[in-house]
Amino acid sequence: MNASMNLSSAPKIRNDWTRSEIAELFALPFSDLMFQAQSTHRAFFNPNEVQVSTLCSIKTGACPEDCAYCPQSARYDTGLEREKLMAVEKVIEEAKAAKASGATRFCMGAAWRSPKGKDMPYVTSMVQGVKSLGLETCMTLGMLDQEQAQTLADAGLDYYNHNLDTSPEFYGEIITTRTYQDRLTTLDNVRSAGMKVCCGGIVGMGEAESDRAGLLLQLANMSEHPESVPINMLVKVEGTPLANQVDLDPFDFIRTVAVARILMPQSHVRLSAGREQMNDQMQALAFLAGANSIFYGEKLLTTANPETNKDMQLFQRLGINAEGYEVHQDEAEQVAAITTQLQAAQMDSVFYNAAK
Ligand code: SAM
Ligand code: DTB
Ligand code: SF4
Repeated sequence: MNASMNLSSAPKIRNDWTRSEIAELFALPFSDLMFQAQSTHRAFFNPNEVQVSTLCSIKTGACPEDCAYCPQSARYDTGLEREKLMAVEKVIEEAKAAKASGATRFCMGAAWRSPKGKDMPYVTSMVQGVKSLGLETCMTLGMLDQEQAQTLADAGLDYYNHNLDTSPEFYGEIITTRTYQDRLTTLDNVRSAGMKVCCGGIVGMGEAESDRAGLLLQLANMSEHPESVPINMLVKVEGTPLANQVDLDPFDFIRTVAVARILMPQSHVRLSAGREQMNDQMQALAFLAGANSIFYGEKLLTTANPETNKDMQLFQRLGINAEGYEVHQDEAEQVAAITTQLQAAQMDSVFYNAAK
């Protein structure tokens, strides 16, 4: 929170949302929903700041789970090469590079059902090493029991990401190898170990609007809202069961972000996977709907994310600053120069196309 928030009109933090209240929000005319989301956003956050996290896949591919969206499941032939757990030093090198490029949080993901005992010393060393660089740390390693959660918390892990992915009703269409309750139990273990929770889902998997509402109902009625709520747009990967899923109407994606913002006013809502497939205008609408966090860096875990130059340019064009990151004068000048060059190139191509 900061000077620009307005506490006198701040909405209450609630954990007793009803299905029909959420359905009513989804049914609002787009402009009315955006106005409410933006008003809520401004009561708690500086609307011109976006938190920046960088992802690193510390263990890629060959996952035993069957999540229908996931390129890393061993059950689907997606052409992905499996990799062993990365060396701790290599992870720390990547974290240094992420910090240098402006990220304030480093998120380490592993394609595991859950971590094995032999993995824990490595992942705890990663947490300690990354934290010592002055970065916030986040991990997503699959299911955790209480002891594993406590070990990670004791190592200094700030956030644990574990998504509910969709509504309890639609969940069985997407994953059969772990239950919704398994996910809730991991989230409880993370919370009781004292870590911050990063929990959200994926849209565009063929779910109904009531399923997007059902996911948000679960998140918003947790006894404490997740501090971070990633809203992923399905990245359709060849070889997965969802490769040919029809596109979600972009406005329905924006509506989901806006309703998440209204239900969980103090959480960072992350415009997560799928930005590479979105144009600048759609991303700007997502920020206007209350998204205030992104993954930054040219790769998510295994799929593409926008180039960092392109993101810097977008931030510059929208007047957005990276939360908690001070841009030095020479860097600001560099960004401005890149922006001018890219804009000139775009104008050239507009004129070229118009002249053809
Ligand atoms: N294996 C761990 C687990 O699932 O708990 C952690 C890594 S997993 C890749 C983290 C999250 O990435 C998933 O819960 C899902 O929400 C998201 N994800 C995976 N593949 C995706 C895709 N193709 N499109 C959008 N989001 C995706
Ligand atoms: C989350 O909600 N999205 C991130 C992160 N948490 C780990 C992962 C997105 C993965 C997209 C597909 C891929 O790159 O493999
Ligand atoms: Fe495995 Fe996680 Fe992918 Fe599911 S989402 S297949 S658990 S890596």
